[in-house]
Amino acid sequence: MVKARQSRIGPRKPSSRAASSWTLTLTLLVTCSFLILILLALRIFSIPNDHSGLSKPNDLNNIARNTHITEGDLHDGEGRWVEIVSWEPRAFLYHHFLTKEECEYLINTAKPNMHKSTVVDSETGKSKDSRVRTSSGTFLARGRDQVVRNIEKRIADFTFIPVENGEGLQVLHYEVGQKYEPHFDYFMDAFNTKNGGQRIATMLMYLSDVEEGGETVFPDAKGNFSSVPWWNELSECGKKGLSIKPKMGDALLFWSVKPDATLDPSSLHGGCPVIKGNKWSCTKWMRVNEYKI
Ligand code: PD2
Ligand code: ZN
Repeated sequence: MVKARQSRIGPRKPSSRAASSWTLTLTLLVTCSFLILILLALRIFSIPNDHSGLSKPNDLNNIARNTHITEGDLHDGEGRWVEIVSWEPRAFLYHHFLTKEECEYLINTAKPNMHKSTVVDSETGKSKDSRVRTSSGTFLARGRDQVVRNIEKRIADFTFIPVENGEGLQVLHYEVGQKYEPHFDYFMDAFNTKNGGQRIATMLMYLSDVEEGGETVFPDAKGNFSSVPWWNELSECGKKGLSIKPKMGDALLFWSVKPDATLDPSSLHGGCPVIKGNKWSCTKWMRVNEYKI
């Protein structure tokens, strides 16, 4: 009987096959990790970092996202909600911050005392008509009555800056053609910073709608400002930067200083000329220290 010839090589043992596929997988893993590390180091590739929908600074797409926010999300009981307008400068829009009655009250209280806005002539020291700001305005002393006190308390609550750090409210009125050229709200001289210190933030409240023009414009804001949903409604001046359209009751908070306490040049802002209608606004400037009226 012929005995079947047994192969000397024979089938491989299962344990050695498993060992070699493990080695292969491990080698692949090490190579991939090494490649990812090199790509990360060279910044060709980055780990997604989308924390609960927060957007990168300068990404103005968040404006479109926030305007479609559903009822109840960021709204408080009175229908107020906050919209992130920009991170450079840091600017936030509080919708329905003032009631219609409060807007009307501020206008009617200011009306009898409106004066043409002036600037001090640096040569004569006398006040002269300003070409920078062609509106008229007046100041309402801090805490002068209950309505003003309520508004000032609300500003303190929403900005986290104490009432005592705020200057008196300034009510401004712009007729057709009137404007406020781009400027900084922070001081650049030692004299003005003495009482209360530097201005750090501004709450700009709109007391009326404006049919055309009158936008608040930030010409040096960083980001693609033509991506705002209201781009087509802006005047020629409004299209020169990141712009907010005045809407009765809305309030725009922007910071003149950065979180590191240095002045923020991107806070340059102006009031575009009114083209159609009338504009009433009200400003509260806030200082570093307590401000004595
Ligand atoms: O009334 C405005 O729109 C305006 C614009 C820019 C007011 C101020 N600045 C201000 O009072 O500083
Ligand atoms: Zn200003």
